[in-house]
Amino acid sequence: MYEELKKIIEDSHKIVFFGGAGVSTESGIPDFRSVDGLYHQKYKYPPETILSHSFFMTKPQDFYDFYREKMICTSAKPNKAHLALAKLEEQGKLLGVVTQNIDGLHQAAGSKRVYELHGSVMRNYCMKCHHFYDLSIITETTGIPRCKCGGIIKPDVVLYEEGLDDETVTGAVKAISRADVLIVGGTSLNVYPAAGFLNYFNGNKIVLINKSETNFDRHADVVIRDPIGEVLSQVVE
Ligand code: CNA
Repeated sequence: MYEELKKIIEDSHKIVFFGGAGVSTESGIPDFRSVDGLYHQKYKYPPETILSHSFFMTKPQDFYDFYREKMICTSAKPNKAHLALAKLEEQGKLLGVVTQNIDGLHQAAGSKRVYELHGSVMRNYCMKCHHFYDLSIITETTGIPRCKCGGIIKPDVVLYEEGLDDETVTGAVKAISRADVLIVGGTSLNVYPAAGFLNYFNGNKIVLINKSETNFDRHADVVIRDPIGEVLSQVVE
């Protein structure tokens, strides 16, 4: 299996990686749907409710309590998966990374062309004057973070009930449709519209690296169930 993947990577200069929360579990950030993921822990409200636009607008204090505790992990470092993907881009073999993650770890690893479908915890903006702030406005404050102008600051992440950013979608779709190899990994492919972008792939080989089964496995030429950091570090020279 690994030899086959190695050969696929060797032969391509137009790889696109499409990933999700499973890419960052080896950095210590829990995903949503694994057994120890956030969806199996108990809170006052289900995570899908807390991470929705209407919840943010009506209960910002409860939103920020959860968000600061569960969605921000300042100590997380890029793992072997992030580093291997950055290396592939540097070697001129990877067109880009399309990610559902919001943790900024691909960029921290050195990746340049990253399409963050769900935004990033690293960017935050005032809902009133649109001034942008970095992560410290969230981590170094308590309660509801406020702008100098008095407006409420919102993370630049796509909450449930919100649409994706047009420019990011266009870039991601363009990259996927130009690719000849698509590596999908660390995602349950349950979240739409993100998962639907895989349908734009028109190339030769699909590789799926995920610990659990997905609906897309049947479309893949190679399916690997091992931890993605281990896999990618072994196949990227
Ligand atoms: P998910 O639904 O939690 O699925 C994660 C998948 O990854 C599961 O199928 C796991 O089996 C698999 N997995 C976990 N660890 C590994 C590993 N080491 N190697 C291989 N496979 C692994 O997460 P999705 O990304 O599919 O769902 C999309 C949501 C999750 C997006 O909206 C994200 O914003 C959101 N999310 C992001 C982060 C982050 O930024 N790190 C963390 C938690 C949730």
